[in-house]
Amino acid sequence: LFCPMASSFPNVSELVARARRLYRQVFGEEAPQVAVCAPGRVNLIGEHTDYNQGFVLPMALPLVTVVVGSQTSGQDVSVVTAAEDAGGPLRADFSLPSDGSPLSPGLPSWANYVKGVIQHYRAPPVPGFRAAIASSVPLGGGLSSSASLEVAFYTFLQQLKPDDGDKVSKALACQQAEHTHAGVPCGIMDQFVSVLGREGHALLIDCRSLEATFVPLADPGLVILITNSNVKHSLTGSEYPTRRRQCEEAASILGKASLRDTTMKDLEEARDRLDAVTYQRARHVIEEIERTVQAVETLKRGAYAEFGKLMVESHNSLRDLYEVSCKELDELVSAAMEVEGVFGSRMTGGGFGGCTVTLMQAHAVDRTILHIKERYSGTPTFYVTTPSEGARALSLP
Ligand code: GAF
Repeated sequence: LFCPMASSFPNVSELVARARRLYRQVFGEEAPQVAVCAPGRVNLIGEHTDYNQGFVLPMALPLVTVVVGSQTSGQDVSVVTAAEDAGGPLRADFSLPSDGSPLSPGLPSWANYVKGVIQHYRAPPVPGFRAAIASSVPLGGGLSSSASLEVAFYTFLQQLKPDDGDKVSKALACQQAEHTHAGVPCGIMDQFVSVLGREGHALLIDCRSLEATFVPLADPGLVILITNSNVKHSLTGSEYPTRRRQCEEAASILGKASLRDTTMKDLEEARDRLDAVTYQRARHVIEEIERTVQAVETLKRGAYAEFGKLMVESHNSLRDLYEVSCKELDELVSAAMEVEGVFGSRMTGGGFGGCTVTLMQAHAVDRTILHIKERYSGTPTFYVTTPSEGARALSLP
């Protein structure tokens, strides 16, 4: 859909061209041998449920991270990133340990995603290489720029030295990289959808069995609008592990392995054994898992208004019970919901800033953008998106 009001973003071939230029400029050698890309994601519903072994419903975005590069003969790695958002280009050089000792995280911190992926790659040892990165996923914008970088690098390493090619294990290895090298105890959603995303489909992920069901989502009358609040509150880092701990505590008090195994009836019966905050957190998770299951069912029937209602309920629960929203995200959701033709809107991702996702009739998109711009106290960025393909190798010209 052509929408002059939304931001335009470079397509994959433009990003490959940018990365190739950067590669040549920095390494001054012949063209790179390999090119790959991996997408960012937006989550439609099922928030903060993945690390509770629940359901999530994300889709892969046309916003992607591209890596181009070549294997080298030694043990050295050099990576350069265009990183326009961060005043790039930025370069990192390090050596791969020859004695099998771990590749520890260090500085610059952005290179830890690369190091983490090397550390958890399933066909060690990894050869030395040179690579250049170009990305259209906004950094730190809640659209999984980090997962797309991890998955892109894993895909890059697969071209240099193939592993067994199991996609779920690939997502799990990239999640491990995030845990050990970025220090974020994230769930599996972001890496999973970046690996397994499919054009024209959302992905229902059962985060307990790690089974994925592809849910068709390619209605030309429908638009999925992402609005970046362009704020990032510093709470994100500390609050995410706290939420995860609170959920584990609730499950343990209830005598369950995870909140996935818990019903609202169990929770109500145990109410006097939980403090008020732990109760709220658990209630959000239990109800959000149920909402996600219902949302898939509404989507299959094309009942977008019902889907939209569940999105708003999800947002309100994240705001009031889970307390991971912020005034900017609340403003964006309220503004979107005032426009005729909008089915639903909610914050997406970890929270405390980042983006909202809004489902609407295609004809409402321009007036929705105008209305949000008018009502929002900050400066938003808009992306009109469609469900896109997961990570893949690209052919070079
Ligand atoms: C972040 C995490 F990385 C995901 O695993 C997920 O928990 C999400 O926050 C909240 O749903 O994106």
